[in-house]
Amino acid sequence: MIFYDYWRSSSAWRVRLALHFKQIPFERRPVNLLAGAQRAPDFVALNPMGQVPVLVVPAERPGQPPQVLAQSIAILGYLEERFPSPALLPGTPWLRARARQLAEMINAGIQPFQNLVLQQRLKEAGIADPAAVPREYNVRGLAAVETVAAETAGRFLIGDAPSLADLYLIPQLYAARRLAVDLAAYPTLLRIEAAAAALPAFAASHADRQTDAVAANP
Ligand SMILES: N[C@@H](CCC(=O)N[C@@H](CS)C(=O)NCC(=O)O)C(=O)O
Repeated sequence: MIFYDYWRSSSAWRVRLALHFKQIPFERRPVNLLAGAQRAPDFVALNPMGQVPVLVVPAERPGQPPQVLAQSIAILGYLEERFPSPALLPGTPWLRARARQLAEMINAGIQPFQNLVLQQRLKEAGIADPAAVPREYNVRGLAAVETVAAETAGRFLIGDAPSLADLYLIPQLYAARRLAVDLAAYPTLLRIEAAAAALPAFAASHADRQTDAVAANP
């Protein structure tokens, strides 16, 4: 599989995590979002949204084209069906729904409001603090995740094993820190982040450990 990634993209990090967690071999191709590589014609041909993550899966039968997938929810659902073990979805319908709920709270309720393009547009519009709106969505959204998690959390968001929900949470906490969100208000989430850091898949997929990571990037 070929994985189009960017070290600091929270959306791509979710997929990177799943690939490591399920120990699926992949070739990583960094797309430099700051340099605008997501708008290059070759990349837009793969994903007309001009966004990472993108996963290219070899053709199932000879002569067929490779299968291209974008959107982390779709990619993670595909990986879970094709590589069910270790599972990313818990054992009961309600817990599976709860894992998806937590994932969507971040995927739909927080991340779109911190997207690079949005922040660039806010800056161009002369907004004094372009990080204020993204920060507000992080504060509100993470508070809701902390509250909802109280019902199911063990070592991770749903019980004691990592799930889909944690794949959304860990990159989101990293993004929130960059926006200067005070994470002390979310003790459950911080405890889960510490538990995750001890697992090899979470360590290997961390943004700062990717080959394209740049320490001093804005
Ligand atoms: N809903 C999408 C979001 C993808 C997304 O927003 N990707 C961002 C990086 S986190 C991106 O590629 N932005 C580049 C741009 O918009 O120019 C997913 O979950 O995959």
